[in-house]
Amino acid sequence: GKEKWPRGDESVWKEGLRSADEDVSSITKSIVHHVQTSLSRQAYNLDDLGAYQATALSAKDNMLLNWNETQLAYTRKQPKRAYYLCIEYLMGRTFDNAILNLGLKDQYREGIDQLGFNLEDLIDKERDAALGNGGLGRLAACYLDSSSSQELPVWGYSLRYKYGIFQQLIAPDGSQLEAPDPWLEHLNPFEIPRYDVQYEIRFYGQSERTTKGRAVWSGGQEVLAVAYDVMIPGYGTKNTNNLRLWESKPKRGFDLQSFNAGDYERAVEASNSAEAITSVLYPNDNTTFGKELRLKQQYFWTAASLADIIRRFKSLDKPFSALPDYAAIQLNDTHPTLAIPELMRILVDEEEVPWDDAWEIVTNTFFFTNHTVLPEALEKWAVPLLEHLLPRHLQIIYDINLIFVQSVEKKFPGDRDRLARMSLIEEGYPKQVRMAYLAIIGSRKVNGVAELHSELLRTTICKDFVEFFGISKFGNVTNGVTPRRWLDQCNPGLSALITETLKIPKSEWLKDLKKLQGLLEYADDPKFQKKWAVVKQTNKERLAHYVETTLGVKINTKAMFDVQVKRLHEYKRQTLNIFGIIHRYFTLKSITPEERKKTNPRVVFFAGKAAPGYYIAKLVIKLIINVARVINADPDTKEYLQVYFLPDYSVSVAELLVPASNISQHISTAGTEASGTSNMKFCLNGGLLVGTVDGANIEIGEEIGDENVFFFGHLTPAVEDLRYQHTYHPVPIEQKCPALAHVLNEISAGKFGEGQTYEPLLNTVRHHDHYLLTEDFQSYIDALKLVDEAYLDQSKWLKKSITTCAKMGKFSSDRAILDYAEEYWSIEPLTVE
Ligand code: GPW
Repeated sequence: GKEKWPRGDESVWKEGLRSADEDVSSITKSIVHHVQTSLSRQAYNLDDLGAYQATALSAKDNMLLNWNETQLAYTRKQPKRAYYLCIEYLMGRTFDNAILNLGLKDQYREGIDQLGFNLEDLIDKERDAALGNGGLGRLAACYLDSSSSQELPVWGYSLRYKYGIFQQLIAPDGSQLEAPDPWLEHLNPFEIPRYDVQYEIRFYGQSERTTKGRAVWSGGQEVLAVAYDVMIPGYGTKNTNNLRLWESKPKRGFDLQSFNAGDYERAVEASNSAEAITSVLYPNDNTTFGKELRLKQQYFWTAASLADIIRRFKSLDKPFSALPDYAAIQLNDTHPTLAIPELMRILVDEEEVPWDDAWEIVTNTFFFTNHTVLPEALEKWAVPLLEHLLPRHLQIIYDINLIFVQSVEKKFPGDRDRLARMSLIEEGYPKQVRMAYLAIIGSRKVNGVAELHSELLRTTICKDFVEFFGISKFGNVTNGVTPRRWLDQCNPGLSALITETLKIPKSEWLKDLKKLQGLLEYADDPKFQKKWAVVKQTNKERLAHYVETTLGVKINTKAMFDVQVKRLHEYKRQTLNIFGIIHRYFTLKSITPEERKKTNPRVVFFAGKAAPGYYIAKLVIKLIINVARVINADPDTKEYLQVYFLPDYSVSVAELLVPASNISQHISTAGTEASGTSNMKFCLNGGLLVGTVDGANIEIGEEIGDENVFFFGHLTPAVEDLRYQHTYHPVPIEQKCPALAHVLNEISAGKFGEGQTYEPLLNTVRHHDHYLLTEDFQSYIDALKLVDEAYLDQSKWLKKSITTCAKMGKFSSDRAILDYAEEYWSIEPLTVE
């Protein structure tokens, strides 16, 4: 018969059940309890870090109760779920966001106050969880917040890197130095180890084909994947989804035989190599690296996640053909693409599903989002490496390819070029597997992350596949950002002003961001404009205070704040910005002190990390810092122009910068930035946008009106022609763009330190100029002139700022996640009671 649940006396269980701490006194009780027990400390020796940890543990308890309810509801109601596989999750801090989403921030503030601490100080004690490089990882974090807030059954899967993105230090000469980020060296209150959830993951070995397309894969090395869960609280709901992170562990500690024989090194070698898999996040953004350890990470993560998903599915006791009715698996960029051959392996080799049926299941379960068209970011793995590390998967990829190529041949008989173009295998030495193509043919649908980007996909990378599968397989979901973190949490002043003005509860507009439109009727109201300006000023002062304490400099907060913060990358063109600053500096120097007084003072902030191996990007940092040194010290100009590079950019630093900008710059060469998401954050906080006609900038312009955006530069269709001309009919830079030529020459001449240093960077512009600085420089300068003019009329400026914020509703990640849920995954909200 069936076992009785719960075991023992039900009333004893019921008595033990705990409910959430919602009033101040139960919150303080819980904090004190954690100080005493979890931390084993006392009131008289408690510092801010200890107080933070105890408080975070109490918040975690509250989240856990909701997490438990949510998972129970999923188990009972068996909804179709979506699984979001992303190799990066750039979560930032959790505590502040958690108490806001739980609706307990005021209670926590009061409780902490009663205990003699200050909430803001404790919030500042938390280290960022920086398991990501930039936009890709932060998007994943925003989507989890939205999936819980919109009550959608979504789980994230990723790796529990022991070291997150490196810490950036700047040497005295302006070089970037990298230090590890040992973020787990203190207690992490927000993770739950699940030692009972473990899977064995195989690498290397041999694969022997048997019958019916099956094979037996054996030998090699086996590594354990151990689950750690991170709770994702929804805003104003009990729904609390899960982010499951895998840690690698040796399967059998160490080799006791070698140990006893005195060979200690050999004994720990295997153990070290297993632990190495999840030791560190690769610090590359928008480029591939091609290293075996990275491929190991990708397989380890996808295999563990699939094992988990399949185990859960099997507990439902349904035939495998029903898998697509219970699970949608989202592949974020190509990093998890090995999930496709892995699911084929599980179905065909282990579950004995016939190949064609298995392929039908696979292609109805996976969905693929591409996040870039940059050729250097399109993953290809060498066949010999795959053969060595994952022999069975290579066989499966070859089998998939054979069948696919045959079907292309059938549809386009005799078109040999087409077959070569579309094959999963790129010929060459060595041969390589094109991961994007595998993701396309193995998925139900494919999408890009902004309208322009999705259109570029359809007409370039996916062109042949559109012709083969039909256009309806290729869609678009424009990215979004969570207004909880990127407005309510980072800009409490603006959030309060919006709530007071709209006269609806905060929870209403935060979950239906189009409601911001209600601000439009006040855009011209001088009283409202005044309040709006005060909020911005307060945020600028908060940022200035941070800069003062980190860099030891005083900042003129009356000046316009101009911000460009993102990864250092040639396509993002921080160079255009710094060259423009030098041009502005020369102009300021050339005019009289009286004329200078009429100019618009500006403080420019840069921040961002360069991949440790990206030489040109590191030179750009060095240039920015040395230009800043010269300009900031020049008595003629320092009142009118200041430049700062804030080291070690992070989510938490972004939360200070985003609310404080008057303008922000998103100035990639047209057609290179797939979407961008910080552009959305700045605009949502009333900062105006200076940008190229690229990525989501275009849709921001459509929403808020082009008259409220400072667009400049060539359009995407021109870019290819211009590059062609640069290659075959180059025109000297002096002729093409004298203003820029002058800037480069002055750098060479040593105006900003040893000119020789920058020569390799300057030459990328002088020769070939792949990112078209010489084509866009003049219109960039002109756009900034318009910015200056517009800023003179503060009332008009404030109207633009208010209008910008009011019309940003489309860019909530709630809209984006609901789009995925409805148009792609076919999942529905499930309210946890
Ligand atoms: F190359 N993005 C990123 F497509 O941050 F994988 N890292 C990456 O490695 C890649 C893309 C990848 C970014 C895009 O550059 C940005 O335009 C986009 O807004 C973001 O992904 C989220 O879609």
